[in-house]
Order: sequence, then structure tokens, then C-alpha cells
Amino acid sequence: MKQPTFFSLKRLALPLCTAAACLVAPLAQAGTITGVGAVTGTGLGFVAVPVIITPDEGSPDDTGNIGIPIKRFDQTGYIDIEFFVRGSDPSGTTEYLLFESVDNNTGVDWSSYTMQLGQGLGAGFTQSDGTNGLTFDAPNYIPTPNSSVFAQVLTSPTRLDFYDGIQSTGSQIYQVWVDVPDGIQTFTLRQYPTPVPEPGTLVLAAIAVGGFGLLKLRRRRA
Ligand SMILES: [Ca+2]
Ligand SMILES: [Ca+2]
Repeated sequence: MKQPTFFSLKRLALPLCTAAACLVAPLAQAGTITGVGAVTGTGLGFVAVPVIITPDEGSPDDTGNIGIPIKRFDQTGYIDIEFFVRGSDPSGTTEYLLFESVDNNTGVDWSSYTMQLGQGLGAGFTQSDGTNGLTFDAPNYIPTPNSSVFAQVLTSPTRLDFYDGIQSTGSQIYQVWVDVPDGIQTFTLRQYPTPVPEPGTLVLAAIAVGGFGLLKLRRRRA
């Protein structure tokens, strides 16, 4: 599948906010991302400043874009990004396309990649339950979240698990959709990879299983 590039994304989104349109935009709007707060985590290598395109304010179908041109993991830990939100319309929700390039610089291959929405940072992070409307475009998940390396994704309101593939060293593209409701001031996007089990671990597991089988055999013979 051909993935859009950052260039095409920008070209698509820029006409949404010409100077004139922004000046005359009505005040009513749904939850809108206004900026980025802390970027932190045990996996952090480098995160380029996210490019946030705010929606065409007042349009009945509010959509925006968040582009993260580089998110590099130097360790197999997590990376948290905190977003600030402004809202004014009590019933509004803005759907953002989050388009990012995730770079595996950890030296180990990844067998899956997880994204969570919640509040707080680091040890204080908690995944939210989706009841306030902050979700990965639940309940319909249209378009389907996708990745240029993992063929499948397990969807739930505030957690996505990409699997069926191996992300080796280098960058891959992820596209997901985030519903941002009114009534919240901040939210955190957490992401982390799960490394492929090391051969040593597999050998130990095989020995354990083999030993268990032998034990059963002996018991049966006894
Ligand atoms: Ca939605
Ligand atoms: Ca949608």
C-alpha cells in the first residue's frame, strides 16, 4: 500500500487555515490541540517537534492533522507526548489524523507496537477509559489505523496494538485517528514497542517445556 508522505500531508492540510479564513473563523469550535507539552520516557531518543494543523473552525465535520516527522527510540521503553487542548463547544469533538514516522534505533527487532491515550506522564501515566470521548476514533475506527510494517491492529477505545510483522532498525510510518473532545485541558499519547524475544529466552522456554514433558512421561511410566 502506498503511504502518503509528509509532503503530501502538508499540501493537503495547509489550505485549511489561510490568514483570511483564520481571522473570520467563528468562535464555536470543538476540542482543539493548541500545543505540545512534555516529551519524555524510558525509550526516548529524539522526537521532532510535532506539526499540528488545526481544523477548519466551525465546519460541521472538524478534522485536523498531527504530523510527527521523527520519533526515535534508543531503548525499548516508552515515549510520552503531552498535548494541550482548548475547547469551547460543549458537544464538540475534533478528529485528528496522527501521522508519524517511528524510528527503531534500539538494536533489537520489534514484534509489536502499542499506543495508549491517557493522562499524566512517566510513572504517573494512566490510560483513560474512553468515557470522556478521548479515543482512537472509537467505536467505528474508520479509517482503520495502519502501519507500513505491521499488517494487523487490535483496536480498543484508548489502546491500539499493531502486530503481524517485524520492525527492524529504521523508520516506519504509522497513521491513526484520535478523537479529541471538549472538556479536557491535556492528554498524553504513550507509545512503546515490544521486542522480539531473544533466542536465549526461547531456548530456556523450550528447555522448560521439554523438561515438563519428560516429567509427565516419567510419571506415566512410574
Ligand atoms: Ca471520530
Ligand atoms: Ca473517523
